[in-house]
Amino acid sequence: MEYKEIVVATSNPHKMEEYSEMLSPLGFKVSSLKEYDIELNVEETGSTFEENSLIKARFISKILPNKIVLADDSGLEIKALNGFPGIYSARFMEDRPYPEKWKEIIKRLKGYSDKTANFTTVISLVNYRSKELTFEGKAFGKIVDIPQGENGFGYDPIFYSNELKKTFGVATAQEKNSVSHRSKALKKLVEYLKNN
Ligand code: ITT
Repeated sequence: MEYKEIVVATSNPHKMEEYSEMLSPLGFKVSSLKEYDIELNVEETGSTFEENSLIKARFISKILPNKIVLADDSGLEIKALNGFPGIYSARFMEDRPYPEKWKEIIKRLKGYSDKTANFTTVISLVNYRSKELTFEGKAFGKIVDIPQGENGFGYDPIFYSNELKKTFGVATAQEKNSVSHRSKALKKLVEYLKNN
C-alpha cells in the first residue's frame, strides 16, 4: 500500500485528535485544515450522516483539489427518542455547554426502561483515485442516568459502551479508539485502501 497524505476536513479538534491517533501509526501523514489555513464553512443540509459527510469532504476537496480529503458526520442516536439527536447532535442546544445537554437528554429519558443508544459515524473519502467512498461505523450501548468521566468529548460521559462496560467518558483514548464508531468506520476505510 502506498502511504499518502490525508486532509481531515473537520473543525472539531477532538475528531482531529482521534484521526491523528488512529491514522498516524498506520503511516499516513494526517493534515488538519489549520495547516492549510482554511475553514469548514459549509452548511450541513443533508438528511443523513452520509450526505452531510460527503458535503463536508466535497467542500474541502474543491479548495484542495489535489489532496485526499476525509470528513466524517457523526452523532448519538437514542432508540427511545426515535434516533434523536442523530444528525442534529452538534446542533442540539448548540450554544449551551455539554453538561446541560447531558442533563436534558437524561431528563427526556426519564421513565424509559430501555435507554439503548448508539453512536454512528460515516466517513467520506474523496479525491482518492477520482472516487468518492463512504464507510460507516457504529458503537452500541446505552445512556446512563448520571454522567461518568471527563475523557473524550461531546456525549461521551453519558454513553455507556456495551463493549467496554464503562462510559466513553471514563475510557482512555486508547480504549475508546479500540471500539468507537469512528474507529470502526476507519478500519473499513483502511482495509479498502490496503486492497485498492
Ligand atoms: P465537524 O462537522 O467540523 O467535523 P462537528 O462536531 O460539528 O464537527 P458533526 O456535525 O459530525 O461534527 O457532529 C458530531 C456531533 O456528534 C459532535 O459535535 C458530538 O456532539 C457528537 N459526537 C460525535 N462523535 C462523538 C464521540 O465520539 N463522542 C461524543 N460525542 C460525539
